[in-house]
Amino acid sequence: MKREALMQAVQMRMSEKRFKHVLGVEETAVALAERFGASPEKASIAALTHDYAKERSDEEFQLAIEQGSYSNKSELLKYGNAIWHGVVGADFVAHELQITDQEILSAIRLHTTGGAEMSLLDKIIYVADYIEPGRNFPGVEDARVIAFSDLDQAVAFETKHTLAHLIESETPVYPKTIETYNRWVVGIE
Ligand code: DGI
Ligand code: FE
Ligand code: FE
Ligand code: FE
Repeated sequence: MKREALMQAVQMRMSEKRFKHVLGVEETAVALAERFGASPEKASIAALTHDYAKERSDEEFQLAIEQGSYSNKSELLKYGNAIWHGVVGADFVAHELQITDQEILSAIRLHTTGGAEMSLLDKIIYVADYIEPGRNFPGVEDARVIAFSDLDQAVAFETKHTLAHLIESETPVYPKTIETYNRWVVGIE
């Protein structure tokens, strides 16, 4: 699908506000790709589709998990939209938008939690989602500066702050988020 058609398919699936966020992530992801030598085309496609499934119902996600081939079905079912829209959303993107590029699908899959192993594109989408121009929270300016100087440090910054918020609000932490913390914040290899 060309960029224009992809944009339309994505826009149809979400609020105006979320679509604006998606375009902000695209702009930032392409800039990070140019800065760090990743493919701007892949960054654009991954950014445009990263929240494609975010407005699907819990029932649709639960059905997809039950019928799908996820290794951790029963654990996955204990979480909710925050985790499902990336992990399961990547499969909706693959099937409904005919995206087969595994680098793009991995970046969508990991965009919320990160992972112990992340490709350059995975890191770009994870960080771009956090710092896009529409984001406005204490610390976002610091995150933006760090991102364009050291992407790994930006992954660490984002992970540490996200985990702190999850703990502060007693939100369940998905195991992959802990793995991301151990690898990129603590530095366990
Ligand atoms: O979809 P976005 O709002 O653009 O951003 P996102 O996909 O990065 O994050 C969605 C939400 O997921 C956000 O409120 C933070 C939350 N989140 C991140 N890690 C975890 C998590 N929620 C749970 N329950 N567990 C996690 O490990
Ligand atoms: Fe998201
Ligand atoms: Fe994020
Ligand atoms: Fe997002």
